[in-house]
This record gives sequence, structure tokens and C-alpha cells, in this order.
Amino acid sequence: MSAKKLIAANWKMNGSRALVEAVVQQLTNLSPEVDVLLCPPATLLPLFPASQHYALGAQNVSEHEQGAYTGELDVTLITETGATYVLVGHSERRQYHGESDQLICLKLQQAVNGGLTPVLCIGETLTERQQENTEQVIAKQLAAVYASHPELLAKSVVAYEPVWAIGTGESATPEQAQAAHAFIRQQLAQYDAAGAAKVRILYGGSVNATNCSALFAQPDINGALVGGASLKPSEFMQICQSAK
Ligand code: G2H
Repeated sequence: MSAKKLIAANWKMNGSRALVEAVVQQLTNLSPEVDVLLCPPATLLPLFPASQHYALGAQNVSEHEQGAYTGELDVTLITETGATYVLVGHSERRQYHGESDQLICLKLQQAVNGGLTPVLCIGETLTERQQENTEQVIAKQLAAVYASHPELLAKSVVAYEPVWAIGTGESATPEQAQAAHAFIRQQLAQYDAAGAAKVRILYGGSVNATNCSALFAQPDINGALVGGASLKPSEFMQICQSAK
């Protein structure tokens, strides 16, 4: 895998012109030893100046190409904003917008075919973890994409985001996260062994400036997908610096 960690910010449905300016200002001091990805709402993407300090990503992509799909954004529209990445299958899309594994597979194909790097988000709910189904759930979410399209793995980033840790302030422990990441890499190896060894697997779920270092010390954690803490420019900068 890339020696560099990838720290991705998922602003969700938050942000403003002022936040764009504040984050851009913070990141001008960023060390080149870490890769940073910013995923604000799509309307804010064109406000970011091109920079070697960060890449830009959308939070969702249509499974269709341009046409009569009111309210949707296709790969071409996203690319024209300057974005080169897109989040696919975030648990909030799965939960509130009914995105199925099959739809997520189509979106991921569309992203890769259009030249965007997808960040595939997977993870179990609290009930699934309590019922000891974590591995089964993760394996199914991965299989839905890579069993039929193993060639997509080399072009993907994967984010493990246990649903019970998202926005709750309760992060997975470094040991819990490492166990899940090792399992993910092992599962992916059956589809593309070389791709599985190289793919960056990010941890997401209440990452902050306090817990990030212990997470980044784990061998299979190659970065983070940061929600709430990415809305605080100085804290996000601290997380990025911890990933060196
Ligand atoms: C998980 C994460 C970012 P938060 O959704 O994708 O959000 O860091 O607020 O838990």
C-alpha cells in the first residue's frame, strides 16, 4: 500500500464559504507526508482553490450518466468541480436513502469508469456487532462489489465505519478497528491479492485529535474518514499531522 496515510474529511451536510476559507488556510501548513481528501457538500467544491495540499471528493454519485435524474450528480458534473474522489455507500446513504449493496456496486463502477477514485464505506450496526455478525456483514458488503468486479479494488479506497461509532463520540478501540481492518484485507485478498495488499483502508467513526494516534499506530489502519472533527479546522489539522 501507499506508505502515506490518507486523511479524508466528510463534512456531510455541513459547511459554508467561511469554513472552506478556514480549512484552506490551515492546510497550507500541511506536511507533504500525509495525503488529505476533503469531501464537502458538492456546492462548495468549486470554492476550493487547486492545491497540492489536498484532493477533493464528492459525497455521493449517481449510478446514471447525464439525463433526466432531478437532483442527482453524475461523474462528469462532479469531475468538473475539481473533485477526483467520491464517497460511495456511506452508512447514512444506506440508512436514510435506502442504498442497497447492488446500487452501491453500480455507483462504484460508474465512479471508476468516469475516472473518480471511490471510497467504499462499509460497517456493521450495533445490533449486528452484538449478535457477533460483524464479519459476516462486512464480508457481504465487500463481496457485493468485488466478487463480481475484482478489477475495481486496485482503483478503490475502503473505509471501515462501524455504524455504532458514527457521530456518537464512541470510537471503536484501536484493537477492534485493527481486527476489522485485518479481516477486510483478508477478505479482499480472495478477489485480488495484490490489490488487497495495497488498498488503503481508512477507519471512520468519531475520530478526533485525541484518539487518532492510537488508531494510526495499527498496522492495517491506513488513514481515517473524519466527520464531526473535520468541521473544526485546527483539530482536523492536528489529525492530519498525527498521520505522518
Ligand atoms: C463517520 C464519520 C465520517 P464522525 O460517518 O464519515 O463521522 O467522525 O462524525 O463519526
